[in-house]
Amino acid sequence: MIKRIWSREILDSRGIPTVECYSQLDDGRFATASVPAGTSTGSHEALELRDKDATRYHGDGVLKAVENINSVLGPALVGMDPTKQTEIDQKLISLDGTENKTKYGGNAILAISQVVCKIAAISENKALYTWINDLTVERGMKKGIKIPTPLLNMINGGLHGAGNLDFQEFWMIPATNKKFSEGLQMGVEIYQTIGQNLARRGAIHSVGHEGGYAPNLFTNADAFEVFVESVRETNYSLGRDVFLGLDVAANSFYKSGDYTIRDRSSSLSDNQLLDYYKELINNYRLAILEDAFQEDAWDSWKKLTSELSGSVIVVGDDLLVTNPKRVQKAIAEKACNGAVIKPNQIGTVTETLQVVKMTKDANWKIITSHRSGETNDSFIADFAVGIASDYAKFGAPARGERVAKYNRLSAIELELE
Ligand code: 2PG
Ligand code: MG
Repeated sequence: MIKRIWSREILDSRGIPTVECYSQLDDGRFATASVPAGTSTGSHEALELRDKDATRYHGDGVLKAVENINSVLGPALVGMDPTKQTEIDQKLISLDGTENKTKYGGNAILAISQVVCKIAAISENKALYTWINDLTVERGMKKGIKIPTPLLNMINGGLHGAGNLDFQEFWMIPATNKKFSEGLQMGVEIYQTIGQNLARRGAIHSVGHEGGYAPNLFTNADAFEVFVESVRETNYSLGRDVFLGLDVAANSFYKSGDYTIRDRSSSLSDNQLLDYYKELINNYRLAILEDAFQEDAWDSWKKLTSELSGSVIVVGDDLLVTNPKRVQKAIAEKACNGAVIKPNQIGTVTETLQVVKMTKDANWKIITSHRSGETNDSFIADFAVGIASDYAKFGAPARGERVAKYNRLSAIELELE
C-alpha cells in the first residue's frame, strides 16, 4: 500500500528545473522517478506546468507542480495499491479534469504515474521491464519483451544544435539483426570518427542537447556526407550494417506555408520538400524519417506515407504527441506508419500504453523516445523493453543522461542472457 508520495524540484540536463517524485510503501521500501522535458515540443502536448515567476530560473521553475504533488495529488493516493496503475492514473486524470492536464501539470502527473509504476515493480519483486510487460498484457497486448534497436544521435541541428543545420537529429541505425551491444559499439565508433572528421575540417564539434555534434556546415546534406565518410573509415558498411535516420522536426523551419532550409536558395512548398526527401532517401540509405512535415499538415503526411512508406518508416512525433485522438486520426487517414512514444507528451503510463496498443494493432513501428531535457532516470529504457518497442531513441552514445538509458539496456541484455 502507498504510504506517502512527495516531490521536489531538480535540474534536467539543460540546467532547467524539472520534477522528481518519491513514493514509499507501508513496508518502508521506496522508489524515485523524475520526468524529462522537450525543447522542440509539439503544440498538442500535455502541459508542462512552469511557475512563470521571472525571479527564479527565468520563469522555468516547477515549484507549483511540486506543490500540486505534495499537497493534492500525492495525499489523494495514500492507501492505494500501487499495482493498480490504471486505477491510479484514472484518479489523477479525473482530479485534474482538463484535456491537456493544465490544472496540475503533465509534469506533476507523469512524475507520480512513473514513480507508482516503479514502486509497483518493487512491491511485486519484478524487474521494472517485466512489470511493464505485465501491464501491457493487462491491456490486451501480446506477452513478450524485446531489446529495441537504438537510434543513436550523431549530429544535432535545429532547436537542439548550436551550429547552423536545420534538421534536428541525424541518427546512426544499426541493422536490426545486430545485438544491442554490437549496435551500441558500432554507434560509439562511428560517433567518435565523426568527431575526428569534424575537427579535421575545422568545423565546430561541440555537442547539442542530445549529445550529438552540433557543427557549422554549409548544408544539411553536408552532414550526411560527413556521416557517410565517417562510416567508410570504420569497418562497417552503409546499407548492410548501418543505416541513416533523420528527425527533421519540420515545425522548427516552417513559416507561413513554406519550409526554409540551407540546402535550397528559396523556400520550399510541401511538394518540393517531398522531392528533396526522395533525393535523400536515394542518396543516403535513409531508413527512418521523423516529422518530415509540420504537425498539422495532414494532407502532406498522407501523400508522404502513400509515396514513401515502402522505402522508409514514416514516423510521427509532433504530429501525434502520443495522444490517442491524434493517433486514431493518423491511423484512419494513413498519415504515417511509425510512432514516437513519449510518456511525457500525454502524461500518464496508462494513456501511453493505450497509444502503444493502438499503434501495435495498426502494425506500425514503435520508437520509444527520451526528451532533449533529460534526467538520469532510466525508466524509459525499461519501458521500451517492457512494451517490446522496435526502436529506442535516447540521444548520442555520450553524455551521462543519455548513456544512463543505453547502459540500462546493456544491463537488461546481460540479464536476459
Ligand atoms: C524529438 C525530441 C527528442 P524534444 O523531437 O523527437 O529527441 O526532442 O525533446 O526537444 O521535443
Ligand atoms: Mg521528434
